[in-house]
Amino acid sequence: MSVWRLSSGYLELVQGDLTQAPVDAIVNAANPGLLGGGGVDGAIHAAAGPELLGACRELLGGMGCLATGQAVITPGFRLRARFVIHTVGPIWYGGGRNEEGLLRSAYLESLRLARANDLENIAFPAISCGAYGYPLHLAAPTALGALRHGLELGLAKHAGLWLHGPQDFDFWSGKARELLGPP
Ligand code: AR6
Repeated sequence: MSVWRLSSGYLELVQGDLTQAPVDAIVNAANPGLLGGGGVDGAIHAAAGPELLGACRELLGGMGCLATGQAVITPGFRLRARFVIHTVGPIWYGGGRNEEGLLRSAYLESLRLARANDLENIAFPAISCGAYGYPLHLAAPTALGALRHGLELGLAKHAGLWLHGPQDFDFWSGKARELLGPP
C-alpha cells in the first residue's frame, strides 16, 4: 500500500481484491441497468449476496437506469463494507465523447454521495479500465486528479484506489508518483 497525505485527507493505492476492503463504502464499476455483470461488478455481487441485486432493482424501479457519471448507494449486505456506491463509468469510444469528463464525474459523484451519507473511508476500483476499455495511461491522471480534488473539497477523509494485480498496482503507483510526488 502507498499513502499520500493531501491537504485534507489521504489518498491510498492498495493492491488487492476490492470486495475485501474494510471501509465504509466500496464503489462498484456498474452498468446503467445495475444488473450485475463481469469484472469487479460481478465480484461485488457474488460477495455481497443476492440481496444486493434486489436492492439495485428496487432503487432503479422508478428511474429506469443510472446515467453515466452518476452514482447511487445501497447497503453492502455480506460485504465487509457497510455500503456499495454504484457508479457507471464511460465506455471508451476514442476520447471524443466526453469520456474524460464522465470518468471524473463517476469518481466525484461517488465521493459526493459518500459525503452526503457521512461516510469517510471509500475504496474505488479503476473505473472503466476493464470491459469499458478506457486506456490506463489516460484513466490514471483523470482518476487520481478527481480523487485529489474530492479530498481537497473535504468529500472524504480516506479515498483508496484498489488495484487487483501487481502489474496494475505498479503502473498506478508510478502514475501517482508523477502526479503527487513521493508517497
Ligand atoms: N478488485 C479490484 N479490482 C478489480 C476486481 C476486484 N475484485 N475485479 C476486477 N477489477 P471492470 P469497467 C479491476 O471490467 O471497465 C461489468 O461487466 C479490473 O482489473 O470491472 O468499468 C459491469 O457490469 C479493472 O482494472 O469495469 C459493466 O458492464 C477494473 O477493475 C462493465 O463491466 C474495472 O474493470 C464495466 O466496465
